[in-house]
Parts: sequence; C-alpha cells; structure tokens
Amino acid sequence: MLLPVETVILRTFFEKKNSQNKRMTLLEFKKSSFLPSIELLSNLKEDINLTRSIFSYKHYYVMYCRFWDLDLNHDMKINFQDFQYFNNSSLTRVMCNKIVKNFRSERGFRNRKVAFQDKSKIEAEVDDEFLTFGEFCFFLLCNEDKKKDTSIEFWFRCLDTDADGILSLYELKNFWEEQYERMLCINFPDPWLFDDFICVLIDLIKPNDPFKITILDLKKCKKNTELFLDMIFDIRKYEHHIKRNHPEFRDQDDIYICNSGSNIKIALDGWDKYAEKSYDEMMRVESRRRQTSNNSFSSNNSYNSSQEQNDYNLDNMEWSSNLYNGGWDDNEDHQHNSNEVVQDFTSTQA
Ligand SMILES: [Ca+2]
Ligand SMILES: [Ca+2]
Repeated sequence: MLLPVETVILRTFFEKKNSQNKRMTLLEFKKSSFLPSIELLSNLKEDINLTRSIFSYKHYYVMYCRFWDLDLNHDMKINFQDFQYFNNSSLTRVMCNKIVKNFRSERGFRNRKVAFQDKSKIEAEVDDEFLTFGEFCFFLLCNEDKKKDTSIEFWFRCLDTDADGILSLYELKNFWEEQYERMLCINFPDPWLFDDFICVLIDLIKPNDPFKITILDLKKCKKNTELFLDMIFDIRKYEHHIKRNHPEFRDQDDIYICNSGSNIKIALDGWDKYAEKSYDEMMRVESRRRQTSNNSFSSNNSYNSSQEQNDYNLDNMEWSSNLYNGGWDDNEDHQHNSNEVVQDFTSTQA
C-alpha cells in the first residue's frame, strides 16, 4: 500500500524551507528528521504507534480516516462540494474554494512541466477541482500546525489572492465578510465588525506598514498569526481560542505525554495534539460500538448503532445545519464514514 509511504515523504517535505519546491537538496535532506527517524526505528523498543515520528502509523491512520470521511464515493479525490464539510464546515466557503483552486494550479503547473518533457504523460484531469490524498494531508498539517513556516506560507498564498506578496485590506475584507456572516448565523458572542477586527489584527501582528501585511510580519509572531488565521476563516478554531481563556477548559483540553524512560511531562501541541485527540475519539467510538453490538446480541438492548453514530456526530450536525442551512440533512453520508473505516482498521489490527 503506497499511501503510508506517501505520508512519510510528504511530512519530510513539510518540514523543509520553501516546501512549495518539490525537490530536496542533499543539505535539506540531512537537516530533515528522516534519518533520525530511521535510526529511532532501528532502536525502537516500544510500539511504533507510541512515537510521534514521521513514520507513526497512528498519524497516518488519522489522516486516512479524515480523508475517508470526506471522500464519499471513495475515488481517492475530495471535490469542492465534499471539502466544505471538513471539520464540521469549520472553514469558510471562500477559503475552501481558494485551497482547492491553489492545489489545482500547482498540480496543473507540475503536469505542464511533465507534459513539456514527455507528451505521453499529459493528465486529462488537470483542470478538475479536487484534492488528492497527498494534497489533503498537506492541507491537514498546515491546518493543525499553523505556527510552522510551511503553514504560514500556505495560508499566505491563499489569502494573497492577487499574489503581489502583500495582504491588503481589500483582500482581508473579502475573507472576513463570510466569517462575519457565519458568526451572526450561529449567534456567536460579540462578533467583530471589520474595522474592529483590523484594529485587533494590527495589535496582534504589528506589521511595519498597517495597510500592508507581508509574510515576514506573519512569521515574526507565529502564535498571534495562528489566532489571526483562525479568526478570519476558521470559526471552530477561533471559538476554541476563546474557550481556552477559561482555566477549566484549558485543563480539559491540554494533553500531556511522557517520553519512554522519563517522568517529565510534555504538553502536546499542533498536529501531534490533533492526531492524539482524533485517534482517541475514533477508538472510543469503536469501543462503544462494539460494546453496543455485544449488548444487543446478548440482551436485545435497545441502544442501537444509529444512536451511537448520533453521539459521534451530534456536534457536527448542530454546527453544520446552522452554518449551511441543514447541509448535513442532504449529505448525511458524511456522518457515517469514520465508523466504517475504524471498523476496517480494527479488524485488520486484530
Ligand atoms: Ca471523491
Ligand atoms: Ca495581495
């Protein structure tokens, strides 16, 4: 199966500077975590799933499940319609559209280069708008690790719609308008007007020129850049930032781990934290499903699998129906895929 290999390659490239360049120099390869990860594998005394290296099967599994959730017809492509349902429709439509279009342009550029060298390799699908598995994984890493340079470059390319290297007020307003509408739609507490948002943004980023935000401005203060990005196009993550102001929520939300042979606790962040949480959630759902099916078999318990799926997706339904006028009702297939793939995975592990 090539997909786990693809994620290892992709994660190696994700770490390097200028990740848009799909070639790696020897120096970049030596600086990457590929060789240390290989060394770790050769000395590994514990389950590979307990590591958080680029070879973690658990991390691959989370990526694959999230992809499977959205790829309804399982043709290994996520089209724009399906992509809008990512993370309970958390991203604005305008941003989803921009992400899909940017990947299409990059794919088209690569294909044109290949076609120039070898005309027999022209791909007919060059103009289609979809994400491949590798593109989706790259997006997922950028979405969960917004403080990394690669992610900031990715999101900057999306926001800088005229590609002049500057985020203008006009561009920011185009993205903000939909986010503001969504806040009103779900009765978000204290939605910001655009002028207030810009004042907050300037306080957060402190650009050299308040009317021209550059990528260097964003890279200077990565933590605040993450908040700015979530504020402008990701309503669930923005809400999460607000909730984390409460100590009780923070205590519940934080995840700590101890490396093997050490009692020192390390707080997980970014992609590592997301992967850990997602995996636990999937395993919990699967465990409850198995318990339920055992109970049903032995005592005709009335608690059934559809109720199980509703537990898992209740949050999805509330958000999405508010945001997109009941979109889940028309697309309820989106709610069932994770359970299917969890079953597949656990049966292959058994
Ligand atoms: Ca598909
Ligand atoms: Ca621009």
